[in-house]
Amino acid sequence: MLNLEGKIVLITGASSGIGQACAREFAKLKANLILAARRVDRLKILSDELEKEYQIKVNYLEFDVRNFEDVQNKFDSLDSTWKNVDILINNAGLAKGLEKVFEGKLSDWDEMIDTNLKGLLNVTRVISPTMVKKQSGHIINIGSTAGHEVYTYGNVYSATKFAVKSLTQSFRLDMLDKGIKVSSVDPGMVYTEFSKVRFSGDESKVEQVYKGITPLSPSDVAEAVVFCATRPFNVNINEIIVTPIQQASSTQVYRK
Ligand code: NDP
Ligand code: 8X3
Repeated sequence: MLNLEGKIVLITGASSGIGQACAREFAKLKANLILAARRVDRLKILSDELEKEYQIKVNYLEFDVRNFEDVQNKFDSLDSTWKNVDILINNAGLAKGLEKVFEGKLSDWDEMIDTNLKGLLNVTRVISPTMVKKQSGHIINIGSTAGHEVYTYGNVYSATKFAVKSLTQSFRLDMLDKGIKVSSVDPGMVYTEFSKVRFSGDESKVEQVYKGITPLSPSDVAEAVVFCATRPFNVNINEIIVTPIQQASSTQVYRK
């Protein structure tokens, strides 16, 4: 098992859900963290908490992954030691709406494509050159079961996660001779703010999503991410698909 003490882990979408849980799990292993998201107030609170609890160094960056210049400028503002990122967790992402294609909202499509696909590319483009230079690093993308199998109304969200799957595979080719690992962790249903965002805060719709099931917790997913990150130097975990016991596929869910 690799020792992550003192390694630098940059996590996008660290203000909530899976990203926040990843921050906690990596903090337990004494890694130093760069937390990124738009809601910087949340990052500051988490950063203070983790520094105190685990005696690690935590930095945070406020950026919108959709804006390449914003990501680049905020990253450039870091001291040189912080730029030496060892592990990048591309987690920021969202679903917006649940409509058939003939009723879909163009602004929802743009937001999902720009965040889940172009955002992941933007961040990787900014962070990966340093990894290439030092010939080591690990990129872990958070995909989804929706990137393996479509479901009714999931059209554009699924398309972005199929794209994440293809980018994970492509990055692995790009990095093959660079000493850089590339993995993806692809969860099924996880209880986070995901559905609240998808349904713009409509709590009755959020309740329906998780009715009769025990979904994954964010830490269930973060533990899989940490498993990828702590394998010995010669081992690359290509892909982990993780679902609740009551979910067999994107469409097959057993509700009690
Ligand atoms: P949350 O809504 O709880 O967290 C999403 C995170 O992404 C937030 O921290 C948010 O931060 C960040 N984010 C969203 N848009 C942007 C943006 N434009 N720029 C920067 N940060 C952004 O959801 P989850 O934790 O569930 O989602 C994390 C990942 O997991 C996503 O990629 C999602 O697709 C994936 N996933 C989720 C599943 C689930 O059932 N929950 C299942 C499978 C995959 P802020 O708003 O502060 O910027
Ligand atoms: C999130 C899981 O089933 O809502 O990626 O698409 S699902």
